[in-house]
Amino acid sequence: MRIDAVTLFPGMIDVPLSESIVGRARQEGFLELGFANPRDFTEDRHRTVDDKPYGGGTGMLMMAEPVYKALKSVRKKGSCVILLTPKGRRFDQKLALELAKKKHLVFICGHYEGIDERVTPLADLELSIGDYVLTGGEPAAVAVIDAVTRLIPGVLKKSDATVNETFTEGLLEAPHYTRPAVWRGKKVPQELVSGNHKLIAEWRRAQAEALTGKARPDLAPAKKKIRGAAKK
Ligand code: 6GU
Repeated sequence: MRIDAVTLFPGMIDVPLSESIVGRARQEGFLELGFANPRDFTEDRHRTVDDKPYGGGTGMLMMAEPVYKALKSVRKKGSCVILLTPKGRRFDQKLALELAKKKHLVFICGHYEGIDERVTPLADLELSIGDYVLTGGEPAAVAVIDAVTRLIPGVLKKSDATVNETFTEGLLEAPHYTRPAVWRGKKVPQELVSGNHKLIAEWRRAQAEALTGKARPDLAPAKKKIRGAAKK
């Protein structure tokens, strides 16, 4: 997969995505990450990329033309262009799975107060990562690129590592434990050390359902009718 980011601050994306699993995915060629900086597509001596909003108001806006030219330099036929904005559709795991199937994603990162509205029709999708305001789209791009990259086949060593995880089934994951079996007096749940795979699976399912109901009732799947459950 190839991903390009149109951004005034490529380091905000390049640096965090050079570490750990995504860094390795880039080194191993699972992900090619490129950048186009609108500042490199200006003509004036000061390389101006922002200006005051028409009608007044606080802050500066990114000008349409440098963003347009930067986008044009990376966009190909079949590219999926995503504008990062708090006004966008909320990003989630389902969308991450969809985006992981694409060959080429282009993220447009707004900065300052935003981008001239006339560039928004250039995007196939407007995306937000949650209901809070960031200084720019770059940290959001990092989150989305991370979530998508780990779903590219081969990036995670264990092929099924993404099958049973949080959100894929609409449930939070059961708690995990590693050695030692007793840590500062706290024991690992006995089901997990039982060696009984059926028991472990049942325990995890029950934990996941209880945790989801408690921490994220909005995610909890509608209770399925269980045969015989009608009687009190
Ligand atoms: Cl995509 N951009 C900005 N600036 N703030 C956000 C966001 C995006 N998603 C949540 N907050």
